[in-house]
Formats: sequence, C-alpha cells, structure tokens
Amino acid sequence: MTNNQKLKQWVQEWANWCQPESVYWCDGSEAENKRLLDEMVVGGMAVKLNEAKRPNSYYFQSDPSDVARVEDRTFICSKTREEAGPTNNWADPAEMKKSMRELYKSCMKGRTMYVIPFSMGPLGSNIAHIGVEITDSPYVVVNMRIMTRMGQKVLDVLGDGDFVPCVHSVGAPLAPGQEDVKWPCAPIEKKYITHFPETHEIWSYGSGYGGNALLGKKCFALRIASVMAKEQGWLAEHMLILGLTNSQGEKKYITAAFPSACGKTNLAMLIPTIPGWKVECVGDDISWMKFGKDGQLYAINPEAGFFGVAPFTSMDTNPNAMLSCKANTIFTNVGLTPDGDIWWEGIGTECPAGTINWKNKVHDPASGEPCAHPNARFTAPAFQCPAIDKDWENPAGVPISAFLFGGRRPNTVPLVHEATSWNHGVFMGSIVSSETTAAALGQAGIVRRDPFAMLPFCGYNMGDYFGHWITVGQHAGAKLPKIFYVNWFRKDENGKFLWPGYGDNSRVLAYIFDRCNGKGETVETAIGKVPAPKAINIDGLAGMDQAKMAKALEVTNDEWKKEVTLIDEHYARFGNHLPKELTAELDGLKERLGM
Ligand code: SAT
Ligand code: MN
Repeated sequence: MTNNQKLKQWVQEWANWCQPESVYWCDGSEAENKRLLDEMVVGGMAVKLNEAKRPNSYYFQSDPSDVARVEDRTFICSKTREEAGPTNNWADPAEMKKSMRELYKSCMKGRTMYVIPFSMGPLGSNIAHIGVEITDSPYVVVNMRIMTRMGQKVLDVLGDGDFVPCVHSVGAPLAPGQEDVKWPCAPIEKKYITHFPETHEIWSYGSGYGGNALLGKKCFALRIASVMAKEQGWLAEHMLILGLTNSQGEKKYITAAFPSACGKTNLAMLIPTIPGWKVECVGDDISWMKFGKDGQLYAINPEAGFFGVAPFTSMDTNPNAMLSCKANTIFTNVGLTPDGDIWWEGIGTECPAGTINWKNKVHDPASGEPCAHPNARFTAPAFQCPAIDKDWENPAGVPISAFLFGGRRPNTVPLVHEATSWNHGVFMGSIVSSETTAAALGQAGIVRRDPFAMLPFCGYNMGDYFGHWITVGQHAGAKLPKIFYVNWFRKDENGKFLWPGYGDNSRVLAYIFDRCNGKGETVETAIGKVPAPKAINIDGLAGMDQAKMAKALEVTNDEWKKEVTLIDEHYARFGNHLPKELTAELDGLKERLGM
C-alpha cells in the first residue's frame, strides 16, 4: 500500500474513466503471480507447460494481428513536430489525448485494472527510475514481474516521490455475460503507442504484445528515458552490457548498440573461443549510464529479464539464453509440443509430430508455414542466465571502458575500427547502418541508417540526440569510454562471410580490451584506426589466415566515397538540428578520402 497522494489520485481518476470491474494493486509476490497464471490457464488464455520438462513455465498465443511492435502506430507527442524530429511519428499532445481519452472511456468494463509499481534498475539505485503501469492485462502483469522489479517493495522505495505514469489497455471491454477471447486486443487502426515527452507520460491502447504493452521497456527505458537523460545529463541507450575478463583475470565492461537481427543477445551471452577469457552478461538490450564522481560512466541494466526472440536460439547459437529459459519462463507464439514443452525453428531438434503452431493448428512442415512466429518470444528472469555478471544488480552500476556500434554490412565496413576522438565516435554512432538481407523486408541490398540503433526508440529530435552525445564528451573530468565500430557480417567476392562470428567475436573483444589498456597495434586509415596485421589473435581459428583477415579489415577509399554520398543524404534529414561537430567530422572524412 502507499500514501503517495499523487499516485492514488491518478489511479482513482483512471479507474473512474476506464470503469474496470475492480482495481487491484500488485504486490509482486509469488502467490499473486501463481494466482494470475492459474486464472489465465482456467480462462483458456495460457497453457501450463509440463512441470517436469519446463518447471513453472507458461505458453501463450497472441491474436494473429498482435505479434510485434507497431512502429507506424507509435507517436512522440511533443509540443511541436520539430521537437519530435524527422525520424518519429508526431501528433499534437492535446489532440492525441483527446482522441485517446475517447478510446479509454469505459474500456476496462468487465475486466480488472491492475496497478503495477515497477523500478527500472535495481531498487534504490541512483541511476534507476520508478514507473507505475495501469493495465487490464494479466499477461502484462506476469511479464512485467519478470522484466522489472515490481510490487510493494517499489512503493516502499517510491514513498511520496515522482513516478512515470504509464496507462495501458488492451482496448477490449466486455459486455455483461460476454465471453472473453484468448488474446484480447483492438484492431490495428485503434492501436496507439504514445509518449508525451514534456510530461514524461506514456499512453498505450489496443495491443497486448511486448514493447507495445510492457511499458517499462522501449516506451519508458528508451523513449521517455532518452528525454529524461537529455534533460538531466545522462544516457539511456539501446545497448547490451557485458563484462569481459582476460586470461590474467583483469575485467572491463563494454556496451554495444546494434540494429535488430545483428545478434545482440548472442554477443551479450557469448562463450569466448580464446582460452582463459570470459564474457559475463549485465544486460542484453538497454543500458542507462551516468557519470560517477570519478568521471567514469557507470551503467545499469534497467531490466530484470530477457524478452528474447526464440526462433534460431539453440544450444549451439546461444546456450546461455537456452538455459535462462529452462524454468519460470513465459513463451509467446512459439510451438507447443504434444508432451507440453516448446519448440521453434532452429532450436536444434526435430519438431515432434503433433506440435501445435503459434496459430493453434497442428504444425505441417510441408506447408512452408513456420511453427513459431518469427517474432516469438521468451520472457525469462535474468538471474537464471548461467553467464549473469555478479554485479548485474549493483546499484552503483558497472564502469564502462568501451562503446561498440555495429551493423550488418556485406561490404565497405571493416571487421573493427576505432574512433580517433569522442566526436569521431559520435559520428560513428550517428551513421550506424544495416543492409537489408531478406527480399521479404522490401528491397534487399538497401542500406538503412539506424543511428545508435535508436531509430524507433529516440523520444525527441534525433539531431538533438546527436548533440546530447557531443555534450556528454564535454563533461568536466570525464574519463570517456573508447568507441569502436564492428561489422561481423562482411562477405567476400563469393558472398561468403569473412568472419565466423559467434564465440570467435571474443577475438575482436580481446583486441578492444587491449586497446583500452593502450596496447594492440593499429593502422591509421581514412575512417579511423584499424588493427595492424596480426593484432587480432586468430590462433586455432580454422579456415582463417592473414590474407582473409586483411580482407575483413580492408578499408577501400572508393567504397567509402560512395558511403559518404549516403551519409550526406542521411545527414540532410536533420537540417539545422545536426550538430556542427558532426558536419566537421564528415568534412574531415571527405578530406581524408580526397573528396
Ligand atoms: O517488443 S519489444 O519492443 O519488447 C522487443 C523488440 O521489438 O525489440
Ligand atoms: Mn531491442
């Protein structure tokens, strides 16, 4: 319970408006969790998995229309369109609130309104922040319990302090006697994921899925937090955090930002192939960073669980992720085997006959339809990861030595290169890109910019966000992390990957570690420092030789001249919001390329 008057009043007002059957304050206890899950099993929304195979774990199938974040229904409602910038959907805050209020009117009829107090980050950490989500979805409650610290203990820390109010409804009121469906949600044209940067509010309507509904994640920890970070002088980033220990036992922490489908979760939980080295996971998706008194940047993982893509996760590709979800896990839109366990494409075993697909039909491998939806997810507690770092919940955070940016590029971008200055590193972050691979995603071979991997997650004008990064570099007494750009996905002239990736990425991490200690030989190029020949350890790496390494590390001025044309186009979007420091970096690159 709480004496926070602002919170009580806010809950009361929304209860009056949404007209739920009852209001329930979540305490976060095991008993409460069990009760909600049991109720969903009885109601036909969830299946309890085989206790012997997958203890305390549950299976959900979403509505086929509600399977992923909906970026074209996501809005940044700042006062002006310019504040939202060229990369966000904008709507006028007053108008958006007016039309959404109509949608919310009586929208919880026949349902319970749950109040979820949650902390993003370890309770009481001075880098953490508290939010409260009201929702009519018990699925959201049980997921938020894994993904955040949640319940009474959060109210105790909150006291009468401030919180980020998050309003959520699946938008499916029940008339008296009306039977509920398995996955209530609203049609796409009624879905809204909206953010109000001036007032740090989040309103979400119509979807029950992932980042649309678990409002602590992308909505708060990235979109609203990026706004707070700019106001308050810190960083809220779409970055994994890993601890890297060398064979002498020395440890450094690194964060890394990649667009989707670049193996972020795999890198965060990597098992090194170089003897004696160790990678431990602090987080796989989001990093909040603040300067300590010593001038170091300290990072926390604001989340408490992994909301991971299931398909193609296996004991081969990511055993730590597989072991993280061996119990106490919620699975959404994967396959359900006849013996009450889960299955998905690429899990590493044959699909048992009679497995039910995510659309609740018996899976027919001959049909060409996948058994699991490509965006099927597991929600697993982070502490269950065998490679979890001992300091992953340290309220002080972990000190960051290096930032990595990267993307999926079959050409142009070398395996690793290093920024020559902070501003140069910000330039690297601002041009992060991936080349589209699947024709299904539109045209293949198109370079898409995803600056800092924040394109769908920056809560304000992206040009001003670049400016914030420049400002961070000017922090008095800062001991700034070194900045690197990696590309695991470069291909040779026959379309074969030049670098094996996965556990062998530890070889690149080891080089970066050495660079942070002032070791590791480099060669200057137009785009920054690349490793000298033999600076990356390829001992025992089958199929690799110095000639192939040279290809992986090659910087070709002709390719970069083409790239610069693309960067010019990309930068043009930001108009006078583009920091002059970045224009200067691009001019410097052009000059070095002889343009
Ligand atoms: O659905 S989430 O936003 O939580 C996951 C993702 O899309 O990256
Ligand atoms: Mn993400």
